[in-house]
Amino acid sequence: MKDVILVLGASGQIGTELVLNLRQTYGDSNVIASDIKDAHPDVMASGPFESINVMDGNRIAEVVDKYKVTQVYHLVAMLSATAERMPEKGWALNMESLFHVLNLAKDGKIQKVYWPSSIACFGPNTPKQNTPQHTIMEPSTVYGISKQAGEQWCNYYHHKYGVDVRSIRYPGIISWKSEPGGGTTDYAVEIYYEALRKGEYTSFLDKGTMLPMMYMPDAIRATIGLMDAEAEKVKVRTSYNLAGISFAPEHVAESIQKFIPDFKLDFEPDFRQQIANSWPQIIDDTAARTDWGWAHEYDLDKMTEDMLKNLKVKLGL
Ligand code: AKB
Repeated sequence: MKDVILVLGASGQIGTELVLNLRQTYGDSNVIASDIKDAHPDVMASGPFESINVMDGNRIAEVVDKYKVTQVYHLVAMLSATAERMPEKGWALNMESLFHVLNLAKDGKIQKVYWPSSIACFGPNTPKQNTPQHTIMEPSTVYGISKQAGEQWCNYYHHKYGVDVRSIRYPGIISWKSEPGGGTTDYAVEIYYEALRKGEYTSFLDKGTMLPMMYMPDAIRATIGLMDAEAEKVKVRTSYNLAGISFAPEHVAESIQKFIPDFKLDFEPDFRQQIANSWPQIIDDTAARTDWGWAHEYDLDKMTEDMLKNLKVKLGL
């Protein structure tokens, strides 16, 4: 059967690049982008786009039926910082939309589901160094609670109904093409924009706040790599730990200074500091590496060089 892919959340940070990447492999017309708002011009111009509010399960089903969709990448979520401001809305969006997609798979309307979890599924009692795949979780944010619950539902639907659902616990994702929104790790993107625009940045996370991070090309390769893996290799059906690089704001500043020597970094921590303090610092992703061959490519300096090069062009500098 031909693969037809629906990406929910195609206007978001990951969705934008995932759609463009999937279209190269599966063909433009076989990857349907969707979101509640229009996507990046490159996404809108290169293939089909459908307006979908993921809270409306019937609308998702209608689009699945219209294009004979076989796989859904469900990327819509309210991230950690925003969900702390709107806990009930965050919970409803993150959970109800997941059920819509899992139920389509349970009813045999689609064959494969991708749903992202996050390092936010861990909490203050989780070991912070080399955080194991299986460990204490106890998340302390609404976003984290929704990710942990979502992981358990994915696992349940897999074992109970045979749903082929796959998931990764994303670290903070850094990218230049599309910006993140509402996350605790967003500083690691903003810092590059401000380095080029103003030569300085004030970080909302404090010095020494080490968090797991990853450059977008690695995140996209991991996502598609997991979805392309043979089903029997995908042994974890909650969500896979995934590691790239771990750094604190001052480490990014040092890396930027290799290219912009006068760059200055200040710190003004806000409510997001508490969220960051509850998350791991370095993730152990042995299971992903062993089960389906994951390996990251970008270190901090390689990422910085690529970010600055692409952002300069994007910002017309
Ligand atoms: C956030 O900061 O909320 C996200 C995440 C780590 O899932 N980037």
